[in-house]
Amino acid sequence: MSEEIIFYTNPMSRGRIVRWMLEEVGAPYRTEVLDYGTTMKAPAYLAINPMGKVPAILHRGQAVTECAAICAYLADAFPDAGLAPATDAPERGAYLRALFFAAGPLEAAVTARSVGALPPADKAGQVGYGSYEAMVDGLEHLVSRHDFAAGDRFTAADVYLGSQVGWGLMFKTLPDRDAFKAYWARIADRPAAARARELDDALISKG
Ligand SMILES: N[C@@H](CCC(=O)N[C@@H](CS)C(=O)NCC(=O)O)C(=O)O
Repeated sequence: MSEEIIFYTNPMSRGRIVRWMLEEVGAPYRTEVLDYGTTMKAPAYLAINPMGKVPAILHRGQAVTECAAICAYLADAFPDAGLAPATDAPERGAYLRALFFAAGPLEAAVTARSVGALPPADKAGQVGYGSYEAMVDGLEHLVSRHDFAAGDRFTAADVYLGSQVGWGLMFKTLPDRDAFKAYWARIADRPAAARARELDDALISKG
């Protein structure tokens, strides 16, 4: 079982979220940059993620895919970073709620809207996010109750939920509500976030 973390990514992908999380955790990791359509779909990587998508990590003999799962995994694997409330802490519910809300309703509604595939209003009861508007209201509730997603302290849920809010504001896939701007302002300039941006932007410039 290798203690080394191998991070499979592309600097222009959701891998940027995991890079931020890795920088928050502070454990050493090795980056493997994969290219869209080629190395991402090659047998060596399909053995790690059969979907041929990034990001993924390999750690202690286990492949972990899905940004939200990777953020939660790293927070648990490196408890000294203090990025996950203990399983019996009162903040644990809000922590899990934010992670799963962002991976489910938020991601699905934003993607559906971006590709012009929002369902008709009469199907809202069958759709996990109800409607895009209902999801946005739900998101505002989650980021307005406290300074951070799980309470008064920054956690891995803020890396994941916060990345989606930040991207949503930048790409205008979310409305620029004051609550979203204030939440993003609270987390965007963390040193780990800035380091992660620098590392990925440098990879993009290298081409
Ligand atoms: N649900 C996945 C989504 C991963 C995903 O869609 N990654 C995109 C890049 S942002 C990708 O690898 N696309 C390449 C492809 O599907 O061929 C997660 O959260 O990690």
